[in-house]
Amino acid sequence: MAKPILLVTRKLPEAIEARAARDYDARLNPQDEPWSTDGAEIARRATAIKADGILGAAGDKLDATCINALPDSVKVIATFSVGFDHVDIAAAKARGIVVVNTPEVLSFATAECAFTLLLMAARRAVEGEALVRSGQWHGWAPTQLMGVTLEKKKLGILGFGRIGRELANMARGFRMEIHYRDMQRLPPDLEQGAIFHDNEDSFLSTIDVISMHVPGGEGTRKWLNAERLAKMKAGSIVINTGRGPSLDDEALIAALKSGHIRAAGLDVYDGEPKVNPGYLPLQNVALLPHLGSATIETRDAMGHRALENLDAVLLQGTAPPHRVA
Ligand code: 8YV
Repeated sequence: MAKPILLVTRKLPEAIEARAARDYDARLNPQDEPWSTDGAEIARRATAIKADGILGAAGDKLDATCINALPDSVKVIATFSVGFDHVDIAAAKARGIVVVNTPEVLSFATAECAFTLLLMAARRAVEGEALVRSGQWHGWAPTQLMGVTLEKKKLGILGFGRIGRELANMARGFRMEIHYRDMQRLPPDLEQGAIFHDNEDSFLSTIDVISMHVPGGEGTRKWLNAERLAKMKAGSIVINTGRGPSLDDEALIAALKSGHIRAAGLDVYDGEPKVNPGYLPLQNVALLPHLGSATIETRDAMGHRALENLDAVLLQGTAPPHRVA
């Protein structure tokens, strides 16, 4: 029997491409850059090869226009990400196209990235790095580039899902006090002593750091805005490894300039790969290029997870384990 045809929009780790090529008639993308994240182009390519499945990634515009233009041969879309705000779920459902994602395997790596940014922000790593590289460092001085310690600080986790809870575990090792806000209070075995706030104002005014772990989409758009930033204590830190649009860049830039927000660490951006130019001259913000899940181990695990899900639909005819639509 002919192997199912799989359109792969991005270059993937070697082991994943090898597995895809072994089990599918895989049309791989050999380039490091996507040939296009444009939905119309994805649909055009899927049509040209009569794809049975698509393996895409966050940033691919799998919107209604794309999904409605896909050929009837497409039965499943897998996204190489846990987030699926770039996929129009309603349009996929309406066409009977299954959508699957890659949860769990990236939780630790993404939390690790958030913690990296938190340490960079608290300990002024961006300024320190720049000073050494500039050749202008004239030696140790008692008051040079003093940051703040994380010990005993209150970490506010917005969205206490798998990634938020991994971050909480790391922060416990730094003797931070964990506070969280979520749709509802979690059971004690998941809370592990973290303090739930059912009141947004109490959450914002209590914490020293906010780390954002909420999904993208209209429900969270510009959630962290000027009004909410103003409710945080002076000298707080903002970390975002969730989705860029959930914070208001102009408001954060103003707060970083005034010092009301001491420092920030960002891995995701509204409209990425574009980055609001207002951040670039600021030394109190650490900027990473969406590296949340970028470890060798995690990217392999994500690839295998995506393929397990595709296999269920296209090879085994069984229910995929991580179906979001
Ligand atoms: C992905 C992410 O690796 O999984 C997600 O939702 O944001 C990332 O860590 C990246 O978006 C590629 O799809």
